[in-house]
Amino acid sequence: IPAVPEIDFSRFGEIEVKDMTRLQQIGAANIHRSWLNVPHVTQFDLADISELETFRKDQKAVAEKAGVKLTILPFLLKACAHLLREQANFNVALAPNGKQLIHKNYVHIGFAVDTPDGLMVPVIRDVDKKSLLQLAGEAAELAEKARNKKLGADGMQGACFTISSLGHIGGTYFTPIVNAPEVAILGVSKATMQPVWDGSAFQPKLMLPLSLSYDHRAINGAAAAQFTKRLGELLGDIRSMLL
Ligand code: CAO
Repeated sequence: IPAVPEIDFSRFGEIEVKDMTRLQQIGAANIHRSWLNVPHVTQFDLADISELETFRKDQKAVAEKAGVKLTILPFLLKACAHLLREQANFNVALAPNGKQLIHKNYVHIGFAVDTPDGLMVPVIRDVDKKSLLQLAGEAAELAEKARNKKLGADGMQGACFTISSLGHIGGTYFTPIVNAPEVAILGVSKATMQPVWDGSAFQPKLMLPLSLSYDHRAINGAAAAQFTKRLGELLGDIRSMLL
């Protein structure tokens, strides 16, 4: 690809050159590789999490008793794990020969953690087999390890899918970059109260913006739209995951 021209910025004003951390350098190479290799499409959707939020708040004391903080992330992990089983065409990797899909019969999910040294993606194994409280505890522990540089390479390998949540900061939607060789990544933005038409009146609902980027070689648009629609249904009524 054509190189970006090298420019002497000191011609325009005072500058300071600082080394990128090792993590930033590795992260940049990984993201660049994915960006160049993966034909990306991003599907946007909104999930009504009003009832989920009521349940989450109701369980605050239970979670505290178990020594964990029950945030939205464990619900997202659980719903995505459910979908990776239900729509197994998302739980694949493209074989390097470009002629086969490698189907995975396990559900490990990575989640992005911003650290002072750069982005890290710890991986929670067997998400489909764990409870919400277990997932909350494990996510907090892994995020803490990532921030304290205690996360080994092993803790960042083997993911089938990634969740990148910027919901605690804000924003409406974004287009996350697929963490290849995974074939999809879910970006989550800030939930806000919005008027939703119920057929006769507008009701105030807590709506969560979802951005699903996917590798269009492995997944088609209809499957992606189905994925975010089902994700909205599962988050809208988490009891449906028990069916
Ligand atoms: N919409 C609205 N509010 C949200 C939200 C969303 N999508 N996601 C989180 N919030 C709120 C939470 O409810 C919480 O508010 P309260 O303190 O009032 O309950 C606050 O934002 C902070 O959330 P959190 O960061 O604790 O929750 P999380 O589920 O996003 O993350 C965990 C959990 C364990 C991963 C956390 O410790 C952490 O490290 N978060 C940062 C993750 C990060 O670095 N993201 C950037 C990724 S860069 O691609």
